Amino acid sequence: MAEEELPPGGKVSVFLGLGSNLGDRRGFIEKAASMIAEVEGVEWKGLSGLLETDPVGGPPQGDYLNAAGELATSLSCRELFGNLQQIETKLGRVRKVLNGPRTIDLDILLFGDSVIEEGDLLVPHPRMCERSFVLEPLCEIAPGLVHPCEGKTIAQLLEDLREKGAGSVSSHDERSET
Ligand code: PH2
Ligand code: MG
Ligand code: MG
Repeated sequence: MAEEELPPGGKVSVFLGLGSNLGDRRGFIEKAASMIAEVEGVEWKGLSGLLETDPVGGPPQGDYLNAAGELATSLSCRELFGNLQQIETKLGRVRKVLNGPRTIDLDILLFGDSVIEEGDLLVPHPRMCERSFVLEPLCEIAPGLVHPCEGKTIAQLLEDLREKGAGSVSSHDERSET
């Protein structure tokens, strides 16, 4: 997003997906939220409820707790991404297996209306519309938010997904994830 497009106050509204399926799952999600709130240039708005979900893709692993979070930031998307990756590392995230178990996963779902494709940084999150573990908690905090590429609200996207009877990606999906 170009600087002149920033909303009043100079901050962009951002939505995150949070997930954990190792150790103290609730503790990791709550700790991550408080660490994100401490980042300079971030104004933390709040967390959805925590949702217990079956693992989608990857090797056999334990159930997840998932949540969505909202913040406003004066950081660039790349800067925010770097901060989130540092927090993942501090909370013991080890990247060994694609879609494998993790103490914490912090994904940028939406960064204002920005559409970003810069190597490992893909926003909106490319799989968010096919994942009920993302859309369910996001719909709780932002049902009327419009997806910048789909042109539909989160509530509509969740409805579409429920109608498809899906909400999961194939376990053979080998696309990379951060
Ligand atoms: N994250 C993944 C892959 N599979 N399944 C659930 N239930 N929750 C997740 O957060 C999740 C997943 C890749 O990031
Ligand atoms: Mg993820
Ligand atoms: Mg990730």
